Amino acid sequence: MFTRGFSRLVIFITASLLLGMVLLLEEGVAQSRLAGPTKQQVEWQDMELGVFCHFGINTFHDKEWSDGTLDPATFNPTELDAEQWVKAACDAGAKYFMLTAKHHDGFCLWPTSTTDYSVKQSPWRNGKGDVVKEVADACKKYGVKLGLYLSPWDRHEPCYKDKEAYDEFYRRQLEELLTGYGGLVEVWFDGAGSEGREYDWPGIISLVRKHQPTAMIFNMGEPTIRWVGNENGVAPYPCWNSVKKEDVLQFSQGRGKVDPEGSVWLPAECDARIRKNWFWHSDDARTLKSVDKLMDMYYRSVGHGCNLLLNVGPDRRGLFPEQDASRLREFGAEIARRFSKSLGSTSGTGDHLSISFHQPIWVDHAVTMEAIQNGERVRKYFIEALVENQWKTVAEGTAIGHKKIDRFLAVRTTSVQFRCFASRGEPQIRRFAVFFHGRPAEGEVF
Ligand code: FUL
Repeated sequence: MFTRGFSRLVIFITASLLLGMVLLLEEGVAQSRLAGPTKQQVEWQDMELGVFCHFGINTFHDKEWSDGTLDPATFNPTELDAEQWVKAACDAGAKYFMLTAKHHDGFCLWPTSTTDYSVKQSPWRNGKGDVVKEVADACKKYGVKLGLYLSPWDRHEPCYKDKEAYDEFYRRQLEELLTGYGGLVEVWFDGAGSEGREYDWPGIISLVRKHQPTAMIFNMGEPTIRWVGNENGVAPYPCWNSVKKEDVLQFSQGRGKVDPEGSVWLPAECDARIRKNWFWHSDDARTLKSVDKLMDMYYRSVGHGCNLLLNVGPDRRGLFPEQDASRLREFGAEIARRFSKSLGSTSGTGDHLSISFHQPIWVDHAVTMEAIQNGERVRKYFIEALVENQWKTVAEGTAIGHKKIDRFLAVRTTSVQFRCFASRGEPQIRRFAVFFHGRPAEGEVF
């Protein structure tokens, strides 16, 4: 009796202990599960490069910000050609095009029913034009995705002072844009001028989800992508994709903290200007960035696993200035020259990948990409090249994420290897490829 009772007790205690251990383990796994992207985030990160386009009433007054009092009659581009804009973006290799449908001045580039302060009141196309539509059509023609910027801060709209009334007004504007121009890849919510102002984010976000469920939401409300924190097209390194849940909204103030163990996947977009200003100005042509400068940005944004959104402002004719359009073409050609044809590439799972060559070859770049749909796993890695039978470390890093570009002094090698020294789970490398560029740009730093 005693023995049977005792053994039952032992079985009971052992079973309870085992169950407890399983539960604890499960909880631990859930708590420490790596964040991962949605399918749309993966697709958005794959685009890598976008062209931003600031155009509006400011263009006609050499202004960056105006206060909503400029006369709509002054908006009169003489040769507006949205296809020229989008074609130039394509030449740079950009996969998406972001237009300022409304900037802080409140002037709308589409014939909205919500206000008179729009293209409808302008002489352009006798008040019958729609810039957003022309851009949407051009994007369709060239296979580029469209994104729209709708400034929450509105310096023209009289009802802005009345929170409820403006919330309703803004939702109507947004709904026109979300329903009238086909699929959108991104909706840009700019925080400038809105410090201390609360908008109806639940209402705004539910409209986006209802009409454009696959669009990325930039930086406010319930963001799915974040601002990198500067307007120079530069991401810090490492620039992890994850953040803690409680930090998600900090990025709208440029104060966000990333955390590779955070539970929310929130990749960064680096916005930057091809000239000094966002809008076209009559006196800033000299500030057009060189290809070397743009390449440097590319290394520090796309090369750090982020998207680069490069702005070009159409001029008063409604065209990208020729120099800017050619600069985009040169930039695209340089990216292609450096990265379109690898000397060797591989992919795989595990701590070690290698590429070997029959003959010694020169190598000075490596591009490594993680299969991010399974999370950002690598924490520390080295790239080594076999030079005269000795392994030589040519690059090392922490984060990889969507993409890491490593450039290093050229080595002549017969084999290059990727070695992961620390990771969360098994590294899954979508691509490890090497290249030879051979000509360091002026001022280029490794
Ligand atoms: C800022 C704005 O104030 C600038 O005018 C520009 O639109 C830039 C992209 O975002 O917050």
